[in-house]
Amino acid sequence: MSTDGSGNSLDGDSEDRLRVTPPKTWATGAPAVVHALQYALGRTDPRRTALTLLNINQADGFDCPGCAWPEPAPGRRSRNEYCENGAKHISDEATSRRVTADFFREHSVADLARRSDRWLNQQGRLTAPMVKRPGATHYTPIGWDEALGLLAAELRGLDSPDEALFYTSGRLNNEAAFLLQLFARAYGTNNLPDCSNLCHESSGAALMETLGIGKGSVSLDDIHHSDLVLVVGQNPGTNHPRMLTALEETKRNGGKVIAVNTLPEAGLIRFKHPQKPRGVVGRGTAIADTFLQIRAGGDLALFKALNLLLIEAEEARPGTVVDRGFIGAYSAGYEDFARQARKITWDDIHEATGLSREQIEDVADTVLSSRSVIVCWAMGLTQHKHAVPTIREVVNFLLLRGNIGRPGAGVCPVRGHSNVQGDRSMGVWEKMPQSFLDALEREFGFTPPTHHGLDSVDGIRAMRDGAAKVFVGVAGNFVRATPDSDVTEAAMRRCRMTAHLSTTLNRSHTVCGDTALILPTLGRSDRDVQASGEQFVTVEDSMSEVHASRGRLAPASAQLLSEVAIISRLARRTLLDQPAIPWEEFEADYGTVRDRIARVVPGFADFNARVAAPGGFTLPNPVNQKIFPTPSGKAVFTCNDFEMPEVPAGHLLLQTLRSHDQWNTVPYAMNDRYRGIHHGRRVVLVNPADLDALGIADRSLVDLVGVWRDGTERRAERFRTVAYPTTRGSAAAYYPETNVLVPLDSVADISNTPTSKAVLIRLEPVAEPS
Ligand SMILES: Nc1nc2c(c(=O)[nH]1)N[C@H]1C(S)=C(S)[C@@H](COP(=O)(O)OP(=O)(O)OC[C@H]3O[C@@H](n4cnc5c(=O)[nH]c(N)nc54)[C@H](O)[C@@H]3O)O[C@H]1N2
Ligand SMILES: Nc1nc2c(c(=O)[nH]1)N[C@H]1C(S)=C(S)[C@@H](COP(=O)(O)OP(=O)(O)OC[C@H]3O[C@@H](n4cnc5c(=O)[nH]c(N)nc54)[C@H](O)[C@@H]3O)O[C@H]1N2
Ligand SMILES: [Mo]
Repeated sequence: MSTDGSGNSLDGDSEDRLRVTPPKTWATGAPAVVHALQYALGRTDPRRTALTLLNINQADGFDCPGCAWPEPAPGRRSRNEYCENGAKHISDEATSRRVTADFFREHSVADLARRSDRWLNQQGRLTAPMVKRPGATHYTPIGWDEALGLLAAELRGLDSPDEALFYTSGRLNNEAAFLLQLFARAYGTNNLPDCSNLCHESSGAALMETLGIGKGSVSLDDIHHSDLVLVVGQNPGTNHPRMLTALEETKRNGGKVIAVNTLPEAGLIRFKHPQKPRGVVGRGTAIADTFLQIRAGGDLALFKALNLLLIEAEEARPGTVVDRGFIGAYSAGYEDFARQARKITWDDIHEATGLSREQIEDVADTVLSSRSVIVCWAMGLTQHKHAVPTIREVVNFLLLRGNIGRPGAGVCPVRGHSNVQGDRSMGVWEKMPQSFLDALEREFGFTPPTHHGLDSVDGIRAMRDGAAKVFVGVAGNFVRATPDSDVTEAAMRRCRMTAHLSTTLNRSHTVCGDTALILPTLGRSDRDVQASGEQFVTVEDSMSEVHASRGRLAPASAQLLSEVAIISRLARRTLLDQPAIPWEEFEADYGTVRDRIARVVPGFADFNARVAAPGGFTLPNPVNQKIFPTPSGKAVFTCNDFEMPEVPAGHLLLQTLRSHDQWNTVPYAMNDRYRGIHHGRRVVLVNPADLDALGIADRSLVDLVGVWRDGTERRAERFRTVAYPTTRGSAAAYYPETNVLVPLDSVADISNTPTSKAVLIRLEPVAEPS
């Protein structure tokens, strides 16, 4: 049995001041701007606030380190091209608060480990490299040379390079990501776990198999001009607010939007544009024409049902529904798929989705009257056991009517971190294809290892079992992002060395190997000057647009190094027998890194010249020329067996999700405004009828007890129930507090992504404090 180790005890975060108001029915608008400015001004002074906010997402400014939603073309950008959450996010980086050596003298590692995620983050920017030596209770200052020397010595001393793990989060820019994977492979391992493993890996796996490329195929323009956009398992009002601007345009152009979600999320209902007069004073735009409130994990059945209806409509009116021309010329597997599609029963569909046949037939009718269809999705699809088959079924749905590779149509996995897609393009993946490894070999003259590396879940298992001994985290917060918190923390503590390149303090710094290093780095908004002058970095957004990002702010401390510099210096100290890679040149001039990227990574030819254009360039997506780089050269229809989560009586299926006031593992405040939750995060949202059936009152104190097939139980203590209009049987609570409940072995088939949206729990009442 386990509990959430994040403490929450010393700083008042656990105080039960919870207030609940009815969920909101619209998102953004004027209050969002007020909230953003309040937060920004609380973190830094007005001048720095203005400098920061005016440079976000401008062609000559820096990329918002928030989400990966693309910006409109430079001429069409708003002067304020950011959202409330991006603004909060960037103010967090631009904060005037500093974590100094004195701070670490005052707070032992044990003390820090008792603090909440929010408190740790609020201490401000890290300013100097720190070390926790074996047996020590505190971090103490260390010089860069000694710090990187210690890490290099540890890496050189391992029996095998595969005993090291190099984790990254999608915060990392392209140049640093390319150098990180180059370093890891030249050192001898493909152990490059990343946050994608926890995020859109299921999308990548499904799209790679069916379309031959693991990325989305649509542009902003496609969204604007689509007849129908389905938004499935995604909460754009909170997590991709600028997407609402795009959906508003879809609506204004006469397109329709259908939302499929377990929760009636505010942003899906109505949107008020914060930067347009009609958004500030008007009623805003209704977003979803139809809202399907589906059971958790029911989307595979929903798309199978839609596909069945389309096939039946084709039989009734041959030649009018299914795009025979497209299917014949560009796809394989249609006959098998169509045969299997008929096997599902409406009883099963109803059981899995909770939706009526009429509701689904209505959607099918809308699909039939739409010439172009896009499906957007995020974690509500990817973090389920059957996530990959679900997304493959989405592809079947689009292929059926030729909705791939033409304007206004296609697949749109909406990425999370601002450069998570770019990191993959750069080779941060534990199983890059041989063609990429060959290109590295040609360019740098060493032979990269060919056996696959460890992903995030397998990396934890390796540390737990003593097979991995050095953990290097480049951005991110590994112990809070990953499942089974207690298992993961124990695994990290077994390491000989843990090292983190970070901008701000987080819990991963408090879960130390024998030796632990904090290596503080420049953020996206900081000015980056190297030997050859001022540098910029590049990123790739969710729609494959690559552009420059130039920091403008004075760095938080003179001691900060850029990620490129830290990785280059570490590589020089580690790879003593490989002098051929010019790490010093890379550090001095990032343009020389881009020259190498241009020769190694497909689509990046002439990188330096093309990225100099305002707004950058778009990577080619062969799918849009109806070229499918699968083994058969065709888009592939797949047969996906019906599957749904099993929930025994007395249990609920818990999804772990984001509040409006957090960025992944970092809560900024204790509120979730759109859902009406204020001053508290330890809440579990449950359908009132489920509460009744369980005999548990609204606002009761309960433990969430995770139940796993091997009989083990996991416990997250002291949550308040909140009666909420979620689908029956599906509860919701915030991550990362609930990660303790997600068993390490509970992963999606094929992608190995933790099933963060499907955790079997029961509620155990706890005596109220008297
Ligand atoms: N402000 C802010 N922005 C962010 C982030 C952040 O933390 N804060 N994180 C970034 C990252 S890394 C990512 S990956 C994205 C995440 O973006 P989202 O995927 O939108 O994030 P989640 O909060 O996990 O929300 C999942 C959504 O899926 C729904 N859902 C859950 N289960 C199911 C299901 O079985 N079926 C259906 N149809 N729906 C379901 C939930 O109700 C919820 O609306 O956001 C990015 N942007
Ligand atoms: N239960 C549950 N677990 C989940 C999810 C879920 O929905 N439910 N979602 C998963 C998803 S989609 C994702 S993407 C992961 C997120 O996992 P991560 O990406 O690992 O987590 P973040 O919270 O985004 O990382 C925040 C930290 O990044 C560091 N940082 C910020 N900016 C920079 C920078 O510019 N450079 C460097 N070097 N460091 C920086 C800061 O120190 C900060 O503390 O979590 C996953 N975990
Ligand atoms: Mo993510």
